[in-house]
Parts: sequence; structure tokens; C-alpha cells
Amino acid sequence: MIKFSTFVQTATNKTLAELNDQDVYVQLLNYVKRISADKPKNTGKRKVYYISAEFLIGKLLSNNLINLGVYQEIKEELALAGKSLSHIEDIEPEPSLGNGGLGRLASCFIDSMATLGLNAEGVGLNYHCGLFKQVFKHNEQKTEPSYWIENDSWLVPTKISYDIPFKAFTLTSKLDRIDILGYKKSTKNYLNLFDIKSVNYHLIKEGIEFDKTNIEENLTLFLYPDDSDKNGELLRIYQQYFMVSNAAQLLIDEALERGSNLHDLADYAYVQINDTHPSMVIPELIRLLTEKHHIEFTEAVGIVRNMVGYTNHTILAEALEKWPLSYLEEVVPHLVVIIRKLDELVRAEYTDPAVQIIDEHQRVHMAHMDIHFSNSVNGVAALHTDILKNAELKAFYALYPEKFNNKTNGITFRRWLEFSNQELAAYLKQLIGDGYLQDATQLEKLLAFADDKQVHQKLAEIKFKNKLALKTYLKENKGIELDENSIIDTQIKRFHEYKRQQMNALYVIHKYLEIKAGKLPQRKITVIFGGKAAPAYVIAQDIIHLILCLSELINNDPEVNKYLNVYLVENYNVSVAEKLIPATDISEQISLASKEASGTGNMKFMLNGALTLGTMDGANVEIAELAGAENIYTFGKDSQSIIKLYETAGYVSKDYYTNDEHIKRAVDFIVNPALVKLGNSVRLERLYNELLNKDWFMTLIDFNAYVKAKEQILADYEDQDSWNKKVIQNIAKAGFFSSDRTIAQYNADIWHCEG
Ligand code: 26Q
Repeated sequence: MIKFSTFVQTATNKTLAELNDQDVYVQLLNYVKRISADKPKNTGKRKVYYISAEFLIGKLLSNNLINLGVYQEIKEELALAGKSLSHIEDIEPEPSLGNGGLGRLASCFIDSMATLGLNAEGVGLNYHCGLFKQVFKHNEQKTEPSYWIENDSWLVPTKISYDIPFKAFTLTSKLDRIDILGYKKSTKNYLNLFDIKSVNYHLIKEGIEFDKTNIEENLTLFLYPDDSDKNGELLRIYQQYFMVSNAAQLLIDEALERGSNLHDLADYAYVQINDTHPSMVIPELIRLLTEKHHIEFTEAVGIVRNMVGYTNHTILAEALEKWPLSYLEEVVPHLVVIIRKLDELVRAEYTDPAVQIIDEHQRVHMAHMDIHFSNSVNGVAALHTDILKNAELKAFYALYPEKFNNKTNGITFRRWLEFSNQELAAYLKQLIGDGYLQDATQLEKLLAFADDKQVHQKLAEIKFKNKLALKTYLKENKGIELDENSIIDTQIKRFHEYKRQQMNALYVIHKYLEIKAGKLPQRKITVIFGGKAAPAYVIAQDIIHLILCLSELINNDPEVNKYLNVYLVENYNVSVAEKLIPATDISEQISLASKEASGTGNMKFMLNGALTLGTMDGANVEIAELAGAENIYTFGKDSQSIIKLYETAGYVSKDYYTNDEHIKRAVDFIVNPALVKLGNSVRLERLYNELLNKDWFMTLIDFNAYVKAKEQILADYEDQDSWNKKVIQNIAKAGFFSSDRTIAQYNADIWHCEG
């Protein structure tokens, strides 16, 4: 591999020291792209297409340098020329091609697919503005477009292009690719991002408002446009069909190239459907096989059924896609013909209305189509898969028990440890060697140091250094003055009622009132929130508003701010997560049991030496099992009780409010004049009334248990030896949550492609 400084000399006729940071960034980008262009692609008879509407890839420079194995070397080379790699990393814009967990998971997965040398690629859309940029004004969330595509970017244009037929017009696509390098691998894969040829930025009006009707020019402008109106929903259908028709055509072309006669297509390709957003790939493949390649319908259905797997990421009813048949008729009538035929096949076999594809309201249940016409259905954590089998998808499990399987999520340790927590990674290597980077279970070797006080001391020092680095970052980028001597308690994720940021906010109020009353915490606590709320999700916006008002009140109160700080970090994204997670002591994973399919932030915190304060939900259950009950702080009602409460409509929030002085006091404070003065009374009163009269995600049911568990974890922090012993046991057991393990299981159980 040519040295970077030599590459720069040849490309620019200048030395590294003569370039400014921006130029060094561009040269590094070109350097990596050059090296990866020469790498051969993974091969193999069967190729996996991981189709996803989201790939929240984060910045790629550092990740690529790590995977090439040259990160340290380049860092030193730059230092010799007086440059800082971390400053140069800051220059790269972060692509925002995802909302949250599902998109970040897809990105960890493509990293692991490349690392395992699998012939397995991502397919998605190249949204030009991606997810909105969040800005705070008057303690409220405002949205702005986030442009990320620059002249110099990781995108590699190709000549691949398809015609995508819609009812009213045909769109011609183009394919851009991003090279995905595995960790220390000689081969690579692609992330395939389809786009239209001419995206028109002038369609954007105020903020992220835009003309939703001009599909030929807006198709890939934004990720998930606001779908509260019909035009938004139609655009979403246009996007989904565009994505899957491109994917299906690519897959068929590539299979033909490798010698398939299409009757044996399932031997050449496997499609993993990431939630229901790509579900139309099923009828589209059948349509292409029958209409274009003249395979008989029944045979085509059989072929497709053997080459598709569906991953479910949520059991929230409102997130399960059900498209009105009339909308599909308006956009893709040629697909409706196939969907109706599939519906007839199901009706001929099963009479239960719960398993039909088209319901009595003429809506198409995408998940139902997926389950009938795939050979694998998986959940993303053990508890989640159990709930799918025994509750949510019970009727389907009875029909197809053999299709159901669990694949507990994972994260890539290259990004979430090796890059983001370089201090800890270096120390781990000193203790147990670097084998854990390729075989994460080797982290268990750390158990030998569980009682070693020197190791405890060193882990505490690393945490403190990370807090200092976070302090600098927050000061320079977010206008926040972090106290590095405080306990850092972090909740970062999309804002959603089921994730219960509002419960954390009520705790903050509770603590504030205690401090005001003279009951002081032993040590200062900094509560950090980060996350965006969907623009159309009013209550989530109200929760953001509450937190921003609390933040202003508390951080400016000299009586309180010595003991408690509250921050909501603006525009939370992958890069912010990379800074926050290594500096955190307490990981808030407090969803209402049964509602968080898995969570992956919980795994990142565990790996980075934070202790979990959480409910027995999603992968928290497996964290508790692996780390041991004494090393995680769990509280609250379990999923069985919650599911029963929903069945019996047995939760009445007002009863909790009326019968408990602490709860009443905290909830009432939401509309206290001191707070309302700082904000918008409409928002605060709406939230107050919501908690009192509805509280669909049962905030109040677990509030007391939450306060108790939090007091316990805060008290335990004071015994640093026992704390760091728990930290070690968590890190040691985090190996299971490597996405390399998850992907190896997908391949062994579902994909069966050669590595
Ligand atoms: C569907 C229909 C209409 C509008 C929006 C949607 C929609 C959009 C995004 C539905 C779901 C999503 C994203 C879901 C998601 O991120 N789920 C998370 O997936 C993670 C990876 O498996 C899990 O760890 C999280 O628990 C889960 O919430």
C-alpha cells in the first residue's frame, strides 16, 4: 500500500504540511477510494441483497481507515506534518440516510457482511437531504434540510440504470455505490444507492416543506417525508417501489450474468427485507419473472418464496404498514394485479381474516404478504421474537412455525469501540490483546481482571478522559458547558412516547424539587438527552419542549445547577453518539416493557463501560442474562403484565396521579408558572393532559420503581471499586452483541451464502 504522504505528493505536487485541512480531507478520501477501487468484490454463487429504506452510515473516513488497518499510521503521518486527524474527520459531512435504530443496524450489518467476506450487499436510496437537521428555537424543535452530498464524496457513480414504470410515467434510475470495506479484508462489497437523474432542490420551500407532487424531480430529495397527508403517503409508495424495482432488476441481471436460468434464481440470490418498507419486492420479483421472463405464475411464486426473508423491527401497531389499495392503484397498478393474486392464494388456503393480505377496508398488510411469501421471519431480540410468536403474529406462527426465528441485533465494534473509544480500545489490547476485534467473545478474558483495583482505577481514568473530550466537543459544537466531575446519565434515541423520555424528564423534575427542598444529591448529576422527533408527532415535540424548558430553568438556577444539569443536545446523530457514549456512566434504556424490539444503543453503552438502568425490554433482557442481574439495574413491570394490561384496558393513569403524592407533584410541575413562563403553554398543557388522561405508554406505572432504581445506581456509583467491577463484567460479556455474530447467524440459518 502506497504511503499517504507519497500519494499526496504525486496527486498535488505538494507536501502534506503545505495542504490545509480541507485539502487533506479530500486527499484522504481519494486515497481510500483508490485503494478500495483496486480491491476485488466478494464472490459466491448466492448473493444476499439487504434491502433497506435506511442506512444510517455515519461518517466513513475513520471507519474506512480502521478497516484498512492504517488508522494509527495515518494519524502519525499527519501529526508529523502538524495535522490532527480528528480535526480532519470533523470536516466530513454526515450522511443522514436513516431515522434511527433500523438504519444504524443496517449499517452495522453491511460492515459485518464485508468483514465476514460474504457476497452480501446493501440496497437503498440516495436521499439528497436525508433526515432533517434539528435546530432549537424558543425551546422547540425546528427542522432544516441537511445537504450532505458534496463534489468530493464516497459515492462512486456507475452506468447502471433501469426504467421504473409507474402508472403515469416511467422514471429512469441511476446507481451510485459506496465501497464497503471489511475489517482487514482484501475484498469489498457495495452499498448500492439508487437515485433519479435530476433531483430539483428548488422544490424545497420553508424548512423541509417541499412540493410533494412533482415525483419526477423530488423522489429522492428527502428520507421519509412527512406522511400526515395523502401526497406524503403517495410519495412514500413511489419511493418504496422505485427502491425495490431497481433492486429486483439488479438482482436478476446479476444472477443472469453468473449463469442463472432464473428457474434457479433462488440459488443465486437472497433478499432480506428490512422491516416492511421493501415488501413490494415480492410482487415485483414475481411480476418480472412472469411478465418479462415468461416463467409461469405458480412457479414464480415458489421461486420468490425461497429467496426472501422478512425482519420485523417493531410491534407498534401504528408502525406496521397498511397501504390503501386505492393508493397502490394510483401509483403502481401493475403491482396491484399481482398483490390481488397473492391475496387470492392466501384466501384459498386460509379463512382466518387475521392473516389476509387485503383486509375488509381494502388495505394491504405488507407484513402479512411478507410472512406468507417468504421462507424466514425473524425478530431482533429474544423477547421480541417471543412476543411475535405468542402475541403479535400468533396466527401466523400457528401456520408457519418453521419460518420464525430470532436474530438478536448487534453492533460493529470497529466503529463503536475501536474508533469511538480509542483510549479504552488501547487499554483492552494491553490487557487481553487485539483478538477481540475479530472474535468479540475474547472480551471475556477481561473477567480475570474483575477484582483488580489497578484496572478499576485505569477504567475510571479512561472514563474521565472521555468526559473531558466530550466537554470540549460540547463546548465547541453545541454551546454546552459540561461538568466533567458529574455523573453522566444519558438517554439518546428517537423521541417516542414508548421510549419514555417523559419519565426521565419527570425524574429530573423530582430531583429538582428535592434539591429546592434542601435534599441534595451526593454528587452532581448531568442528565443528557439527544434525539429527534418526527415532524408530525406532536406529543414527541411536546416532550422535547418540556426538556428544553427544564434545561433552561435548572441550568440557570444557582441553587440547583451545582447539583443537577440537564441538556438536550441539538441535532443528535451518529457522530454525536460516538462522543456521548464513551463518556457516559448511566445508560437509560427505559422503554415500556414489550415495546422496544431490541435497542442497539443499550449494547453500545455496555461495550463502552456504562451501566444500564433499564426495563426488562428488548435486548436489555439478554444484557441482564449475560452480564448477570447484579451488574445491571432493572426495574418496572415486565412485558407479560404490560401486554395483559393492554388486553384488559387495565391502566388508568389518573389513578397513579391521584394516589401518589410524588407523582402528582412531578406531573403538576409541567404546568407550573415558572416553567410555562419559559415556553409554550399550549405544548406544556397538552403534555400534562396527555399524561393525566391517556398516557398510552404508561409512564406513571413505572415511575416510582424508576426513581428507586435510579437512587440505587447513583448511590452505588460512590463505591468506585464495586462500580468498575460491574463495568468490567459488562464489557466482558458484550462480545455477544457484535454484529459479526448476528450476521454469521443470519448466514448460517437464513442466507446460506458462501463466505
Ligand atoms: C412505517 C410506516 C409509516 C411511517 C413510518 C414507518 C416507519 C419508519 C421507521 C416504521 C419504522 C421505522 C423504524 C423503526 C426502527 O428504527 N426500529 C428499531 O429497530 C432497531 C433495529 O432492529 C431496534 O433495535 C429498535 O428497538 C427498533 O425500535
